[in-house]
Amino acid sequence: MHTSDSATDTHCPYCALQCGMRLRPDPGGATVAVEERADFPVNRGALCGKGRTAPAVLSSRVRLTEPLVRTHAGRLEPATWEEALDAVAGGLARTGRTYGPDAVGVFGGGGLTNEKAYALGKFARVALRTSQIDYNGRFCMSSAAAAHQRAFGLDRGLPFPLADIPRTGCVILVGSNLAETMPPALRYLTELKANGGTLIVIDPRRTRTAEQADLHLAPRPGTDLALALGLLHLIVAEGRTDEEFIAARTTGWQEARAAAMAHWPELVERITGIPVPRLREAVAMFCAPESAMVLTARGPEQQSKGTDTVGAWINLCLATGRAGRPLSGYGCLTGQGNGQGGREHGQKADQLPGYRKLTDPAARAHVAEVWGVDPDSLPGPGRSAYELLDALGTDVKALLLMGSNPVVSAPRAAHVEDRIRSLDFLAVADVVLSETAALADVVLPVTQWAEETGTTTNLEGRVLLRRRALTPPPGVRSDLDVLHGLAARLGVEKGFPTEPEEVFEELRRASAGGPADYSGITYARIEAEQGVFWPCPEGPEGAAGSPGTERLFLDRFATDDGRARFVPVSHRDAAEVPDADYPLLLTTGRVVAQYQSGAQTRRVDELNAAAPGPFVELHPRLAARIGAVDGCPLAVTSRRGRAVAPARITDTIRADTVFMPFHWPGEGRANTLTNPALDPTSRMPEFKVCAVRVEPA
Ligand SMILES: Nc1nc2c(c(=O)[nH]1)N[C@H]1C(S)=C(S)[C@@H](COP(=O)(O)OP(=O)(O)OC[C@H]3O[C@@H](n4cnc5c(=O)[nH]c(N)nc54)[C@H](O)[C@@H]3O)O[C@H]1N2
Ligand SMILES: Nc1nc2c(c(=O)[nH]1)N[C@H]1C(S)=C(S)[C@@H](COP(=O)(O)OP(=O)(O)OC[C@H]3O[C@@H](n4cnc5c(=O)[nH]c(N)nc54)[C@H](O)[C@@H]3O)O[C@H]1N2
Ligand code: SF4
Ligand SMILES: [Mo]
Repeated sequence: MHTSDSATDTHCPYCALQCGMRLRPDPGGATVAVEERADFPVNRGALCGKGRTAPAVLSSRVRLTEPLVRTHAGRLEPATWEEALDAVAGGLARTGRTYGPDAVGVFGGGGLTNEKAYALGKFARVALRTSQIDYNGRFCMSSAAAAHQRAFGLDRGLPFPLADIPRTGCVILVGSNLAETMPPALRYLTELKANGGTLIVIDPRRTRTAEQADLHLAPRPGTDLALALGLLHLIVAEGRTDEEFIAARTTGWQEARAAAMAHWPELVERITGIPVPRLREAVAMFCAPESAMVLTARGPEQQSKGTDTVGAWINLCLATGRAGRPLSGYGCLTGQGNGQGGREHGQKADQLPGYRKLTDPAARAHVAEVWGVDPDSLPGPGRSAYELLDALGTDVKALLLMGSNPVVSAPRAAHVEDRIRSLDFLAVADVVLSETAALADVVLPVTQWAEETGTTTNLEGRVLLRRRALTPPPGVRSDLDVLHGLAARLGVEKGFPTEPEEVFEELRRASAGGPADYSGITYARIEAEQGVFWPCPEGPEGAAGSPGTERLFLDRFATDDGRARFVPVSHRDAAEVPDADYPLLLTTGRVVAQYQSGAQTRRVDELNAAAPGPFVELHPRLAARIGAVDGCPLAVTSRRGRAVAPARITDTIRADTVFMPFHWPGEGRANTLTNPALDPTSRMPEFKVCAVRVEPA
């Protein structure tokens, strides 16, 4: 879809909304200007400040433009690509030879395109033969993914397009601050209300999103599971279940019902801090209309019981017949640009492309055939992201990192930083010198979004094409080039093409027949149709293939018997609860102007002006008790460490809770404090709740 004057239609490099945008080359040709692109249905031209300013990161002033190799003196010095790739291949191969293939780790990212995520997973299994690969999506949507699989037999963020939201009757938004994390999507909630629908927001803070709500419930962090169970208890007690739906389309209701009935409203009030009348109000609002949705984001998911918590919200939908029907259902708002596709094509520890299981012999045989290798040569499942980072320097002695900045974004970050420093060898591919890249032995400067082509899958399961709009500066290469060059040096000459479309064609075949089937999707179709929703199987020889699947589960769920599975869940405490030494709860999250570890957005002047640094949000009553005034430095201490950042006093937060955004390194790094307690199923760390002490520094 090149327009006549050579502007290019593409998508934003950042979050899972994957807003459409048009890039117009500047007269000099060195960079591009962002223009609205009203034809793309998801954002209809609207962009947030991050998307609008994304081209600033393309300029060589802030980015890496030559490979860096650490010298004997310990400094990172410019090197040629040959030297840098030789050094990386040498470092990885030496480690593998000395300690075995599993001593080499790979860490990927949910921001990588489908082609890169696919190639990275293949590189680990085929070129390195290591099982030790995982990615930052483990920190992001893994709990929702696990709960989706358990209940529905399939994991796609939203089972319906965003455009369905304004037409439902009620939306419960749990722990999502989308007014700041996906600003153009706020429109869907505004339209919902304009159409007479209601909005319930559940967040310990009265966020900009919560301000839009008809009902805002502010639970104590880490208590969403009790809250959902309490609502289900009331639904049963008030006779509001949909018995016909339960009988026809689900299994396991009796056990789930019994578990919910043990959560009396008064008990739930005590656990969550939400008065029973408010719980009743929520039930009435949710159950009154014909249709309703529950959408979760990181608030309830980033907990050591995130999978069960999401399961409890799914149970609520199933018990009221609000799933597998038009305009109803449970959905998870994914996070990173390719948060959805990045979790489907093999960079996960337990996964093969097409969302296949690495432990399934048929899946291994299918993918091994596409890859032209012996199925027995494929390693088994590896460790989850935090467990992998925690093993660095012990079992895992060399690491290749692509698309993450764990020194800032991992839980218990000071420990993770120590682990990274203790590696024998670290190679990082990045567009900027992130805090993690700064620790590397070799840094590989790669092309970025506007300079390369590739597909991403947005939060709706819509596969999109990002298109190259600009010639990259000399000196940088694509991630696909990097993997090609490394594989060749490791003795694997074939199978790592550098052309994205060639990789996608292979991905199509590898995913064919899997849960996330992309075989019917082509670059040409994506362009012609404003994206294609998976699953999208290819038709038999000569016949038309699937049109793509915009809405899931309307006829059957993706389980063997086609029924959704209730899972009985019960509330349990967070891994850490307040005590005399650490009497407060810390929760963490985002602000609108910074993205993730900030590696990219902290390099954009306009965004830094809007959000210059970390802060500690606290209630005026708490501030008065500890003697804090607005702007004074506060020391926040947990069992992991101490962080210092200025106080931001506001009555929009619970008085027993403080909030810190996690976008910054250094003294104000929120992740110095966070607890790496893991969810037993999803291995998601508990970013959203730990116990802390707060005092003026
Ligand atoms: N500006 C910006 N936008 C982004 C990103 C970014 O870094 N910056 N990152 C992208 C990515 S990868 C992701 S995953 C998404 C995340 O998108 P969101 O999930 O919307 O973002 P968060 O701020 O992490 O958390 C959302 C809310 O959860 C609340 N919360 C905290 N603890 C609890 C709890 O125990 N229960 C409940 N119910 N709520 C709680 C917080 O107060 C916060 O308002 O955003 C995407 N968009
Ligand atoms: N306390 C706390 N911590 C959190 C969270 C929280 O809510 N609270 N949220 C968690 C969540 S949901 C997430 S998703 C993680 C995210 O945290 P990170 O995994 O650190 O994500 P980013 O900061 O996006 O890091 C991406 C890195 O890859 C680089 N990069 C971007 N595109 C490419 C590319 O195409 N190729 C290569 N090679 N590099 C690229 C960027 O410059 C950047 O350095 O943080 C988690 N950490
Ligand atoms: S909402 Fe997300 S995809 Fe849209 S412009 Fe902002 S960061 Fe980019
Ligand atoms: Mo995320």
